[in-house]
This record gives sequence, C-alpha cells and structure tokens, in this order.
Amino acid sequence: MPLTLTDPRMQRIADKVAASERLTFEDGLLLDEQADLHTLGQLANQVRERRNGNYAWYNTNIHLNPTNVCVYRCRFCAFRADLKDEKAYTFTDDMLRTRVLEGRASGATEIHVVGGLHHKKSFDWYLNVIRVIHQTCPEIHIKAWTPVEINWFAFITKKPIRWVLEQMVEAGLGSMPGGGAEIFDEEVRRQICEHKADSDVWFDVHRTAHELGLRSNATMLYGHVEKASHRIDHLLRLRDLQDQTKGFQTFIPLAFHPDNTELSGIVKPDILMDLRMIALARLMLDNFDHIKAYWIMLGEQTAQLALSYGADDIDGTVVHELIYHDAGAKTPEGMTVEQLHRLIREAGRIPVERDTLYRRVIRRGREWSVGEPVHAQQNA
Ligand code: V47
Ligand code: SF4
Repeated sequence: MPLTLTDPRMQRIADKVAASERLTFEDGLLLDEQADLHTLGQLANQVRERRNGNYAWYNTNIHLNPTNVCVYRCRFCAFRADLKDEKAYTFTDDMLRTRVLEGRASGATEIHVVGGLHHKKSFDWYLNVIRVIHQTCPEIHIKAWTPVEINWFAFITKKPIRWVLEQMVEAGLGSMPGGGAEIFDEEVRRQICEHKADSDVWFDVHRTAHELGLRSNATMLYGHVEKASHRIDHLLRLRDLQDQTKGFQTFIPLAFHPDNTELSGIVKPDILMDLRMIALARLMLDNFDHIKAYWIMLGEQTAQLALSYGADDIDGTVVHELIYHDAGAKTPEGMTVEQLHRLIREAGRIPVERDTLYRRVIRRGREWSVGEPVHAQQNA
C-alpha cells in the first residue's frame, strides 16, 4: 500500500515540509519509493505555492540545434547522427540568421542552443554560432551549451573551462541550459553515456559559470536504467552546489523517450512517474526557486497537472524542438502564447511571461521590455 500521512514516517516528513525544514536522503528515498502520489503532490504543492503563489511562468523562446553530428553515442539519444548519415545536418551562418530573425518576428526573448559535438568543426565555428546569433538580434538572450559541449571545447582548444566560458560570454552567451546531467551516478553513466563528460566535469562547468556570474539550469533524465537511490543522489548533489553558488534558476526533470534509441526496449515513463518526479524535485530541491514542467516532453495535459504537483514553470512557446521529437514525442513542435495561456488558466494558475532571468516581460504591440526580477517567495 502506498504510504499516506497515516504512516508516522510520512507525517514526520509532512511536519518538516510545513516547517520548511530540509529533507534527508532517507526522506527522499521513502517519498520516491513508497509515498502515495497524491500525498506527495499535496506536500510539493505546499512548497510550490509558498514560493511561487498561484503564478505559472512561461517564456517566448525558440530552440536551435546547430548540428546533429556528434562524436558521442549516448544510448538514450535519437537526435545524433554520423557525418555521412542521411539525416546529418549543420547550420550555415545564413540558416542561423534566418532562424533568429524568425524568432524575433514571433516575439522570442530567448534562444536555446544545444547540439552535437561535430568532430570536423573547430571551437571558432561554435563561437561563431553564438556571435552570429548575437549580432543578428542582440536583444534575444542566448541560453546555450551544456557542460558536455563546454568540456569538448576545452578539450579541442586545450584551454581551461573558464577560458572557454569567457570566450562564449564575450561572443554573446547569456546563460546555460540544464542538459547533459542525465544521472550523476558513475555506474549509471557508464551504462547510458559512457565516455561523455562525467559528473565532476558537469559540476565543475556549472560552478565556473556561476563564478562568472552566469545563471544556469539543471536537469535529470529519468525512467531508463536508474533506481530511486540514483535519483535522490542526483537531486542532493545539485542541492549541495546550489547551497554554495546559488547560481541555478530552474530544475527540469526529463522523462526518457525511448523511440529510435538503443534503449528502445524500455517502456516510456507514465504520467504517474512524471508527476512523482516533479513533486520529488520540488520537495528535495529546497534551494531552487523554480521547477519546470517541460510541456514538450510531458505532453500538455501532464504539464497542466504538474502545475499542482510542484511545478511553477512550463517553459515556452518552443518551436523547432528536435531532441524529443526524434525520440518519439507526439506533442506539437511549438505552441502559441494564446494556447499556453489557455493551458495554464485551465489548470487554475495565472500565466506570467518571464525572460530567461525571471524578469516579467512587458509587451506593447510588437515591442517588449523587462521589469525587475521577481524573486520567488515575493510573489505569493
Ligand atoms: O541532455 C536526450 C535529454 C537533454 C533524450 O535548461 C532526452 O531550460 C529524453 O537539457 N529522451 C537536452 N531525454 C534538453 C535539455 C533541456 C530541455 C528543456 C529545457 C532546458 C532548460 C533544458 O535532453 C539532454 C538529455 O538529458 N535527452 N535524448 C531522450 N531520448
Ligand atoms: Fe551527442 Fe548529446 Fe546525443 Fe549524447 S545526448 S549523443 S552528446 S547529441
């Protein structure tokens, strides 16, 4: 029987949540493995409403994956291609400009840039991707590269990670997304993404980015070979770095999509697991302001429900998303602002447009500007 508040251990956890006390590894394990879903959701919703009131954040953004050619072969990845594959592609400068101008025309305040590690492309090529985007539309915030890419750039240039990040910032980089985290446990990494940057590198890059004043996000890929203990360990490692740097903004649990991957024998996590992960993240990451229900990956209805299970952010009007759609996501590749508003209001929340740094976006016709950052806990 799933545990509810009639169980004394669950009641102790509920008391801690009510008193804003930190949960332990053992608490997390109990919640992940044994808690009744709705009890878990109610506890997470308490934290969510305490921090973010009734608001649900979204942003108007576009995605750009400059190349899918990649030296690595992560077993969960359906996006990558070999150089000679039919589906291999690489953006030219003109394609970059076209995509960014398309983004500006649709009102985007952010561009999210990640891709493969192309062994024929130099660091200057990657730097140029950021420079061209920035020069084409300097008002659009560039959220780009994962530690896997930053580490690759350090490897090909034989320069320190700090130097790589500084070059990127000079070219126009504004912040970093949360990808490449997968599951930090080394044995799980060996099974799903051997050879790729390890968890020490992932943390080193984010720590350095935070030291340079960049904000970043964090993710966790769940629903493949990992166990509950790996998930809790993952969340606690993030909580530790956040205690030290306070540089993370948002945590995004990512459900594994198995289609067209080497792990296609695994069944995709169901809605119950998706909601559990959102709630668990909200409860364990007590020093993260935001938990994102990435609707592209969860589907619209699960994302709506997630807004009552701990999530306060729903990502954006993402267009041209490839990573999940290559892996079988059936959601549309983009959604309009009107559709996003409807989705959030139907869930009983108030939609608020934010920029990448969680400042309210104020729109007048086709023009937009930003207000002050809205700090979590001030909104309630
Ligand atoms: O690192 C790859 C994951 C990540 C699959 O920071 C897969 O705002 C599931 O990090 N099934 C990239 N997941 C996406 C990402 C992200 C997405 C949305 C918002 C933000 C943000 C970051 O996608 C990769 C990997 O963990 N991924 N393939 C797959 N088949
Ligand atoms: Fe390459 Fe990223 Fe796919 Fe891994 S997840 S194979 S690093 S594109």
